Amino acid sequence: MAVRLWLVCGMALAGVALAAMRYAAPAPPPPEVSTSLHVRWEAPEGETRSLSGSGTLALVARPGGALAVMPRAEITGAGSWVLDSMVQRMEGSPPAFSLEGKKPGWRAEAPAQGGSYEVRCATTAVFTLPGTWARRGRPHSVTTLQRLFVCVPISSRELRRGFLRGYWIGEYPAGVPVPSSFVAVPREAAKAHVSRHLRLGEFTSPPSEGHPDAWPRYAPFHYALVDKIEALNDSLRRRSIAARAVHCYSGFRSPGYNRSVGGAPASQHLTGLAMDFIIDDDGDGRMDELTGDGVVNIDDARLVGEIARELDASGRVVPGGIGIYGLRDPNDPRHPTDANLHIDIRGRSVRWARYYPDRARHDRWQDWPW
Ligand SMILES: [Ca+2]
Ligand SMILES: [Ca+2]
Repeated sequence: MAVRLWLVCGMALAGVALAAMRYAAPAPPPPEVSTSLHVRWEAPEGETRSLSGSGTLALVARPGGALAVMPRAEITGAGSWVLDSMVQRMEGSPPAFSLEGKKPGWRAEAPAQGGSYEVRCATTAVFTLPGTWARRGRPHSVTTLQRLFVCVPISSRELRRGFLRGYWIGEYPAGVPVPSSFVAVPREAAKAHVSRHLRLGEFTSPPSEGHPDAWPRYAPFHYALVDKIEALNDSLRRRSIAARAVHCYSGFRSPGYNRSVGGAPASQHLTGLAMDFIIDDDGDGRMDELTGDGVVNIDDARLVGEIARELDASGRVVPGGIGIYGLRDPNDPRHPTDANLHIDIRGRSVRWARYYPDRARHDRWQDWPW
């Protein structure tokens, strides 16, 4: 009897010790949760658009237009952890712009008032470890946050003596139409994706001379230009050019900034219809060598310009200007020449090629055969 009692006590102690050991054993690495948002909304022209991504996203919506947000969460590297529950919360800013949770996503109307509104989506996933009761008692939670900026265009009727909500746009020269609306771009929304490759900040103007670098910036915004640049990206990928994406460096130019960089007085950049870009996969800030001759010059821009021409002719995008530029850079003997491009959506096809023998002298250029 005593032996049996000792045996039971021993087994119980061993069980407790084993459980304690397992409890004390280091937990496996925590699971990872990656979230993404899928957004569908009514754009200013009335068309329905959609965008997906795992980073910060931005969209330009018609005032009062329908908006649907579908957060998604993917569990990677969970190991032996088991998903117990998942909670997704959406919060709008200002609070008046809150999204109602309705399966399979959140639906709302974009605010009627022009401005930029931030929506935060927090996803919390709670995991447990199967096994002992002790393990089950130590859940592990992972919260990820994703941001969405809903931009409702602001009517240019709010422009007062060149200022829009305190931000200096400048006076439009005679004969240049003032854009009908502007989009507010807060600093934290500048890097938000508006499409697969493009970020909202790429469409803003640098500050004019004599005016502070204030945020939010305000810029006209056209999805037709976004679509054209994305279509050009697709065309480049389909061709033998090994380019990941075009690198945009000059979109909207405020009248003041356009003057300071010597832009054409009636430039398409003033109305936000144009974009200057290079192909820069190696990230050195200069046009890449694309033609295989080892030299970066106007011929590399011409190669991309030809693809843009074919795209215009296809009827899939709004046609416009295609400009190719060759630049000689006297300051850098390692890169004696350089190149860049311009595209716009003015509605009719026009093209030009210019060569600048001296980069510093924008008034000295010559037409180039194209
Ligand atoms: Ca480069
Ligand atoms: Ca070349």
